[in-house]
Amino acid sequence: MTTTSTIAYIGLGSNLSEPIEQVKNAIKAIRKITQSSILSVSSLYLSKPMGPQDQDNYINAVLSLETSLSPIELLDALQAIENEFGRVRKENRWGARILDLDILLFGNQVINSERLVIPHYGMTEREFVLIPLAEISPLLQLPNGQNISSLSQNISVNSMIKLSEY
Ligand code: ROI
Repeated sequence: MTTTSTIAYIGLGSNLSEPIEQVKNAIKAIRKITQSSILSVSSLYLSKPMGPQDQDNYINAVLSLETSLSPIELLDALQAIENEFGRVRKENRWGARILDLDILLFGNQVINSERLVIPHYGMTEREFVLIPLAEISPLLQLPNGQNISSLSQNISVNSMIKLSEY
């Protein structure tokens, strides 16, 4: 039997109900995802909300995961964790959230389906994605060849505070 494994990058975000604990517990839950193992976890960062400002600051982090799941199977596993943590999917799109788990990259795959858009849209402009990605994987490239380090150096960082090595 051959199993091909892929390295996926996952973004984590929370700004409700003790967000540091939410993110740490989410990492524990991700460790239990079948056919997958975490390779590295970034520091936790405090960031100002992108979008409406009348919400609390976020805790953000990213991690890399080696997995033999398909992208949709990984999405199902992550959404099950979001639901377990009390995420209400109807929450307004740009509003506060208990836990957000996004597949940022899945190997070099480009996916545009109803449920999944990979690379995650907007990731190249989001400091709370690029800075932690560059921390754990400075040589990482997007499927189109763009370099994470140069993207992260070129954005204007206005709100990120590194809290702790995980
Ligand atoms: N802003 C920050 N700083 N971090 C997030 O994870 C985040 N997630 C979101 C929106 C509402 C766009 N803003 C965010 O979904």
